[in-house]
Amino acid sequence: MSSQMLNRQAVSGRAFGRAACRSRSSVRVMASAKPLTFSKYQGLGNDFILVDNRHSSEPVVTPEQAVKICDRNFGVGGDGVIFALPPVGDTDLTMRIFNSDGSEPEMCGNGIRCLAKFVSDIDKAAPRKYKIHTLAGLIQPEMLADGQVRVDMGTPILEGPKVPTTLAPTQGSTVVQQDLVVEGKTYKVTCVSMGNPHAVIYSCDGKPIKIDDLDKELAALGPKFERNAVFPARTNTEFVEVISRSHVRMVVWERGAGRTLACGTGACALVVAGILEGRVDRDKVCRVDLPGGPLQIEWRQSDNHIYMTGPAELVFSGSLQA
Ligand code: ZDP
Repeated sequence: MSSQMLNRQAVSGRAFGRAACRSRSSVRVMASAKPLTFSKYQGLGNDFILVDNRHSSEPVVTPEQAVKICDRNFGVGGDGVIFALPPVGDTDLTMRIFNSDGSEPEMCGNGIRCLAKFVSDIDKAAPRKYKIHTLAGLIQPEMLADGQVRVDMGTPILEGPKVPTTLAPTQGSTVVQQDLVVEGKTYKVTCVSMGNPHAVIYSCDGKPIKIDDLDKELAALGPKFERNAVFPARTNTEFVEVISRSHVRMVVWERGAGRTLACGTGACALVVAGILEGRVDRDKVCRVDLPGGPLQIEWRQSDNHIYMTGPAELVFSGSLQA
Protein backbone atom coordinates (compact mmCIF):
# COMPACT_ATOMS: atom_id res chain seq x y z
CA MET A 1 0.00 0.00 0.00
CA SER A 2 1.83 3.17 -1.19
CA SER A 3 2.04 6.24 1.07
CA GLN A 4 -0.05 8.25 -1.45
CA MET A 5 -3.03 6.02 -0.64
CA LEU A 6 -2.68 6.72 3.04
CA ASN A 7 -4.01 10.27 3.20
CA ARG A 8 -5.35 11.21 6.63
CA GLN A 9 -9.13 11.41 7.23
CA ALA A 10 -9.69 10.64 10.92
CA VAL A 11 -13.43 10.96 11.66
CA SER A 12 -14.88 9.80 14.97
CA GLY A 13 -16.91 6.66 14.69
CA ARG A 14 -16.06 5.74 11.10
CA ALA A 15 -14.15 2.51 10.59
CA PHE A 16 -11.47 2.01 7.95
CA GLY A 17 -11.88 -1.32 6.17
CA ARG A 18 -10.46 -3.69 8.82
CA ALA A 19 -12.65 -6.74 8.37
CA ALA A 20 -12.97 -6.70 4.57
CA CYS A 21 -9.51 -7.55 3.35
CA ARG A 22 -6.68 -8.06 5.83
CA SER A 23 -3.74 -7.33 3.51
CA ARG A 24 -1.01 -9.94 3.60
CA SER A 25 1.87 -7.42 3.74
CA SER A 26 3.34 -6.59 7.16
CA VAL A 27 2.82 -3.03 8.35
CA ARG A 28 5.17 -0.29 7.01
CA VAL A 29 5.03 3.22 8.40
CA MET A 30 6.35 6.19 6.45
CA ALA A 31 7.14 8.27 9.56
CA SER A 32 9.52 10.76 7.95
CA ALA A 33 11.38 7.75 6.48
CA LYS A 34 12.84 6.63 9.81
CA PRO A 35 11.55 3.64 11.75
CA LEU A 36 8.66 4.36 14.09
CA THR A 37 9.64 3.62 17.68
CA PHE A 38 6.81 2.59 19.99
CA SER A 39 6.08 0.91 23.29
CA LYS A 40 3.22 -1.47 23.99
CA TYR A 41 1.41 -1.04 27.32
CA GLN A 42 -1.65 -2.73 28.76
CA GLY A 43 -4.21 -1.88 31.44
CA LEU A 44 -6.05 -5.07 32.55
CA GLY A 45 -5.38 -6.61 29.13
CA ASN A 46 -6.73 -3.58 27.24
CA ASP A 47 -3.58 -3.11 25.14
CA PHE A 48 -2.23 -0.14 23.20
CA ILE A 49 0.69 0.91 21.03
CA LEU A 50 2.05 4.14 22.50
CA VAL A 51 3.90 6.66 20.31
CA ASP A 52 5.87 9.66 21.68
CA ASN A 53 4.62 12.26 19.18
CA ARG A 54 5.47 15.35 21.28
CA HIS A 55 7.64 16.74 18.48
CA SER A 56 4.65 17.39 16.20
CA SER A 57 0.94 18.23 16.58
CA GLU A 58 0.13 15.76 13.77
CA PRO A 59 -0.05 12.01 14.60
CA VAL A 60 2.76 10.28 12.67
CA VAL A 61 0.49 7.31 12.00
CA THR A 62 -2.69 7.52 9.92
CA PRO A 63 -5.98 5.77 10.87
CA GLU A 64 -5.40 3.23 8.08
CA GLN A 65 -1.90 2.46 9.35
CA ALA A 66 -3.31 2.17 12.90
CA VAL A 67 -5.64 -0.60 11.66
CA LYS A 68 -2.62 -2.56 10.38
CA ILE A 69 -0.48 -1.87 13.46
CA CYS A 70 -3.31 -3.16 15.71
CA ASP A 71 -3.74 -6.34 13.63
CA ARG A 72 -2.83 -9.25 15.94
CA ASN A 73 -1.38 -11.31 13.05
CA PHE A 74 0.04 -8.87 10.51
CA GLY A 75 0.90 -6.03 12.93
CA VAL A 76 2.04 -5.41 16.51
CA GLY A 77 -1.44 -6.24 17.89
CA GLY A 78 -3.53 -4.02 20.16
CA ASP A 79 -6.90 -2.41 20.88
CA GLY A 80 -5.63 0.98 19.70
CA VAL A 81 -2.75 3.36 18.95
CA ILE A 82 -2.25 6.25 21.41
CA PHE A 83 -0.23 9.40 20.73
CA ALA A 84 1.48 11.68 23.25
CA LEU A 85 1.21 15.07 21.53
CA PRO A 86 2.29 18.62 22.46
CA PRO A 87 0.33 20.39 25.24
CA VAL A 88 -2.60 22.77 24.74
CA GLY A 89 -2.98 25.74 27.08
CA ASP A 90 -1.58 25.00 30.57
CA THR A 91 -1.74 21.22 30.17
CA ASP A 92 1.31 18.92 30.17
CA LEU A 93 0.48 17.09 26.93
CA THR A 94 -2.36 16.10 24.59
CA MET A 95 -3.68 12.56 24.07
CA ARG A 96 -5.23 11.22 20.85
CA ILE A 97 -6.19 7.61 20.15
CA PHE A 98 -7.19 5.57 17.10
CA ASN A 99 -9.29 2.48 17.80
CA SER A 100 -8.22 -0.79 16.14
CA ASP A 101 -10.79 -0.11 13.38
CA GLY A 102 -9.19 3.28 12.67
CA SER A 103 -11.95 5.38 14.23
CA GLU A 104 -10.96 8.18 16.64
CA PRO A 105 -12.74 8.18 20.03
CA GLU A 106 -12.86 11.19 22.34
CA MET A 107 -11.42 9.47 25.42
CA CYS A 108 -10.09 6.22 26.80
CA GLY A 109 -9.70 5.26 30.43
CA ASN A 110 -7.25 2.34 30.41
CA GLY A 111 -5.40 4.14 27.64
CA ILE A 112 -4.81 7.36 29.62
CA ARG A 113 -3.35 5.36 32.52
CA CYS A 114 -1.00 3.69 30.04
CA LEU A 115 -0.12 7.10 28.52
CA ALA A 116 0.76 8.56 31.95
CA LYS A 117 2.96 5.54 32.74
CA PHE A 118 4.59 5.72 29.27
CA VAL A 119 5.48 9.42 29.62
CA SER A 120 6.72 9.03 33.17
CA ASP A 121 8.88 6.04 32.08
CA ILE A 122 10.36 7.97 29.12
CA ASP A 123 10.94 11.13 31.18
CA LYS A 124 12.16 9.07 34.19
CA ALA A 125 9.82 11.28 36.23
CA ALA A 126 9.08 10.75 39.94
CA PRO A 127 5.41 9.85 40.59
CA ARG A 128 3.41 12.94 39.72
CA LYS A 129 0.04 14.18 38.43
CA TYR A 130 -0.42 15.03 34.73
CA LYS A 131 -2.83 17.50 33.11
CA ILE A 132 -3.78 15.93 29.79
CA HIS A 133 -5.82 17.58 27.05
CA THR A 134 -8.19 15.19 25.24
CA LEU A 135 -11.15 15.51 22.84
CA ALA A 136 -13.24 15.03 26.01
CA GLY A 137 -11.48 17.91 27.81
CA LEU A 138 -9.04 17.94 30.74
CA ILE A 139 -8.27 14.54 32.30
CA GLN A 140 -5.80 14.19 35.18
CA PRO A 141 -3.98 10.89 35.87
CA GLU A 142 -1.79 10.65 38.95
CA MET A 143 0.99 8.09 39.39
CA LEU A 144 0.65 6.49 42.83
CA ALA A 145 3.56 5.24 44.92
CA ASP A 146 2.32 1.63 44.56
CA GLY A 147 2.63 1.87 40.76
CA GLN A 148 -1.11 2.15 40.18
CA VAL A 149 -2.60 5.18 38.43
CA ARG A 150 -5.58 7.15 39.80
CA VAL A 151 -7.38 9.28 37.22
CA ASP A 152 -9.68 12.26 37.74
CA MET A 153 -12.02 11.40 34.84
CA GLY A 154 -14.07 14.59 35.16
CA THR A 155 -17.87 14.66 35.28
CA PRO A 156 -20.19 12.30 33.42
CA ILE A 157 -22.43 13.72 30.65
CA LEU A 158 -26.03 12.58 31.19
CA GLU A 159 -28.19 14.58 28.73
CA GLY A 160 -29.41 12.00 26.20
CA PRO A 161 -28.72 14.10 23.05
CA LYS A 162 -25.16 14.80 24.30
CA VAL A 163 -24.27 11.11 24.89
CA PRO A 164 -25.51 10.91 22.04
CA THR A 165 -28.65 8.80 21.88
CA THR A 166 -32.11 9.33 20.40
CA LEU A 167 -33.71 7.14 23.10
CA ALA A 168 -36.37 9.09 25.02
CA PRO A 169 -35.20 10.36 28.45
CA THR A 170 -36.86 8.92 31.58
CA GLN A 171 -35.32 11.06 34.37
CA GLY A 172 -35.24 14.73 33.32
CA SER A 173 -33.03 14.74 30.21
CA THR A 174 -31.27 11.50 31.25
CA VAL A 175 -31.98 8.08 29.70
CA VAL A 176 -32.27 5.66 32.65
CA GLN A 177 -33.54 2.09 32.20
CA GLN A 178 -35.18 2.90 28.85
CA ASP A 179 -36.50 -0.05 26.84
CA LEU A 180 -34.54 -1.11 23.76
CA VAL A 181 -35.62 -4.19 21.83
CA VAL A 182 -32.75 -6.11 20.25
CA GLU A 183 -33.13 -9.56 18.71
CA GLY A 184 -36.67 -9.78 20.19
CA LYS A 185 -35.57 -9.16 23.77
CA THR A 186 -36.26 -5.98 25.77
CA TYR A 187 -33.10 -4.57 27.38
CA LYS A 188 -33.20 -1.77 29.99
CA VAL A 189 -30.57 0.75 28.80
CA THR A 190 -29.00 3.65 30.72
CA CYS A 191 -26.91 6.04 28.58
CA VAL A 192 -23.85 7.84 29.96
CA SER A 193 -20.99 9.71 28.24
CA MET A 194 -17.47 9.88 29.61
CA GLY A 195 -16.61 11.98 26.58
CA ASN A 196 -17.32 8.79 24.64
CA PRO A 197 -20.75 7.11 24.50
CA HIS A 198 -21.81 4.18 26.67
CA ALA A 199 -24.98 2.06 26.80
CA VAL A 200 -25.14 0.28 30.16
CA ILE A 201 -27.40 -2.78 30.71
CA TYR A 202 -28.19 -4.35 34.10
CA SER A 203 -31.37 -6.23 33.08
CA CYS A 204 -33.15 -7.89 30.14
CA ASP A 205 -36.80 -9.07 29.83
CA GLY A 206 -37.25 -8.14 33.51
CA LYS A 207 -34.39 -10.40 34.71
CA PRO A 208 -30.97 -9.26 36.01
CA ILE A 209 -28.01 -9.86 33.66
CA LYS A 210 -25.98 -13.00 34.40
CA ILE A 211 -22.48 -12.53 32.99
CA ASP A 212 -21.73 -16.23 32.42
CA ASP A 213 -24.83 -16.53 30.18
CA LEU A 214 -24.46 -13.16 28.47
CA ASP A 215 -20.79 -13.71 27.69
CA LYS A 216 -21.63 -16.48 25.21
CA GLU A 217 -23.89 -14.13 23.19
CA LEU A 218 -21.61 -11.06 23.28
CA ALA A 219 -20.02 -11.53 19.83
CA ALA A 220 -23.44 -11.68 18.18
CA LEU A 221 -25.15 -9.12 20.42
CA GLY A 222 -22.40 -6.47 20.73
CA PRO A 223 -22.53 -5.20 17.12
CA LYS A 224 -26.37 -5.00 17.31
CA PHE A 225 -26.00 -2.38 20.06
CA GLU A 226 -22.82 -0.71 18.70
CA ARG A 227 -24.44 0.09 15.36
CA ASN A 228 -28.06 0.52 16.58
CA ALA A 229 -29.78 3.52 14.98
CA VAL A 230 -30.55 5.02 18.41
CA PHE A 231 -26.78 5.66 18.82
CA PRO A 232 -25.82 8.15 16.05
CA ALA A 233 -22.09 8.05 16.97
CA ARG A 234 -22.22 4.29 17.62
CA THR A 235 -21.71 3.22 21.24
CA ASN A 236 -19.68 1.15 23.69
CA THR A 237 -21.95 -1.38 25.46
CA GLU A 238 -21.47 -2.72 28.99
CA PHE A 239 -23.49 -5.67 30.39
CA VAL A 240 -23.34 -5.72 34.19
CA GLU A 241 -24.11 -8.18 37.01
CA VAL A 242 -24.57 -6.84 40.55
CA ILE A 243 -22.64 -8.70 43.29
CA SER A 244 -23.25 -6.11 46.04
CA ARG A 245 -23.97 -2.37 46.29
CA SER A 246 -20.20 -1.73 45.95
CA HIS A 247 -19.13 -4.66 43.76
CA VAL A 248 -20.20 -5.48 40.19
CA ARG A 249 -19.00 -7.65 37.31
CA MET A 250 -19.10 -6.74 33.59
CA VAL A 251 -18.32 -7.63 30.00
CA VAL A 252 -17.93 -5.01 27.27
CA TRP A 253 -18.36 -4.66 23.53
CA GLU A 254 -16.36 -1.61 22.52
CA ARG A 255 -17.12 0.80 19.70
CA GLY A 256 -14.44 0.35 17.09
CA ALA A 257 -12.66 -2.47 18.92
CA GLY A 258 -15.25 -5.19 19.66
CA ARG A 259 -14.82 -7.46 22.67
CA THR A 260 -11.98 -6.24 24.90
CA LEU A 261 -10.72 -7.44 28.28
CA ALA A 262 -11.39 -4.08 29.90
CA CYS A 263 -12.79 -0.59 29.26
CA GLY A 264 -11.99 2.15 31.77
CA THR A 265 -14.52 4.72 30.55
CA GLY A 266 -17.02 1.84 30.48
CA ALA A 267 -16.31 0.96 34.12
CA CYS A 268 -16.92 4.61 35.07
CA ALA A 269 -20.14 4.78 33.00
CA LEU A 270 -21.60 1.61 34.53
CA VAL A 271 -21.01 2.82 38.10
CA VAL A 272 -22.80 6.08 37.26
CA ALA A 273 -25.65 4.07 35.67
CA GLY A 274 -25.77 1.74 38.71
CA ILE A 275 -26.12 4.74 41.03
CA LEU A 276 -28.83 6.33 38.81
CA GLU A 277 -30.69 2.97 38.83
CA GLY A 278 -30.38 2.70 42.64
CA ARG A 279 -28.27 -0.47 42.53
CA VAL A 280 -24.85 0.97 43.58
CA ASP A 281 -24.00 3.31 46.49
CA ARG A 282 -22.75 6.85 45.78
CA ASP A 283 -19.65 8.24 47.53
CA LYS A 284 -18.25 4.73 48.07
CA VAL A 285 -15.50 3.06 46.06
CA CYS A 286 -17.11 0.46 43.81
CA ARG A 287 -15.05 -2.56 42.74
CA VAL A 288 -15.70 -3.35 39.07
CA ASP A 289 -14.58 -6.82 37.92
CA LEU A 290 -13.73 -6.71 34.21
CA PRO A 291 -12.63 -9.81 32.23
CA GLY A 292 -9.02 -8.54 32.52
CA GLY A 293 -9.14 -7.71 36.26
CA PRO A 294 -10.57 -5.18 38.80
CA LEU A 295 -10.84 -1.38 38.75
CA GLN A 296 -11.76 0.89 41.67
CA ILE A 297 -14.33 3.53 40.69
CA GLU A 298 -15.82 6.35 42.77
CA TRP A 299 -18.38 9.01 41.74
CA ARG A 300 -17.70 11.68 44.37
CA GLN A 301 -20.58 13.92 45.47
CA SER A 302 -18.23 16.76 46.61
CA ASP A 303 -16.99 17.65 43.10
CA ASN A 304 -19.26 15.42 40.98
CA HIS A 305 -16.08 13.94 39.47
CA ILE A 306 -15.38 10.26 38.83
CA TYR A 307 -12.12 8.75 40.05
CA MET A 308 -10.73 5.55 38.50
CA THR A 309 -7.78 3.62 39.97
CA GLY A 310 -6.00 0.73 38.26
CA PRO A 311 -2.78 -0.63 36.74
CA ALA A 312 -0.80 0.25 33.61
CA GLU A 313 2.14 -1.91 32.56
CA LEU A 314 4.81 -1.92 29.88
CA VAL A 315 4.79 -5.06 27.72
CA PHE A 316 7.64 -4.34 25.27
CA SER A 317 9.20 -1.63 23.12
CA GLY A 318 10.20 -1.84 19.50
CA SER A 319 10.33 -0.13 16.15
CA LEU A 320 8.47 -0.50 12.88
CA GLN A 321 10.54 -0.38 9.71
CA ALA A 322 10.07 2.54 7.30
O1 ZDP B 1 -15.21 5.05 22.68
C1 ZDP B 1 -14.58 4.22 22.05
O2 ZDP B 1 -14.60 4.14 20.80
C2 ZDP B 1 -13.72 3.26 22.83
N1 ZDP B 1 -13.51 2.05 22.07
C3 ZDP B 1 -12.45 3.96 23.14
C4 ZDP B 1 -11.50 3.14 23.92
C5 ZDP B 1 -11.97 3.08 25.32
C6 ZDP B 1 -11.00 2.34 26.21
N2 ZDP B 1 -11.15 0.93 26.08
C7 ZDP B 1 -11.21 2.71 27.67
O3 ZDP B 1 -10.54 2.09 28.48
O4 ZDP B 1 -11.98 3.61 27.97
C8 ZDP B 1 -9.59 2.63 25.88
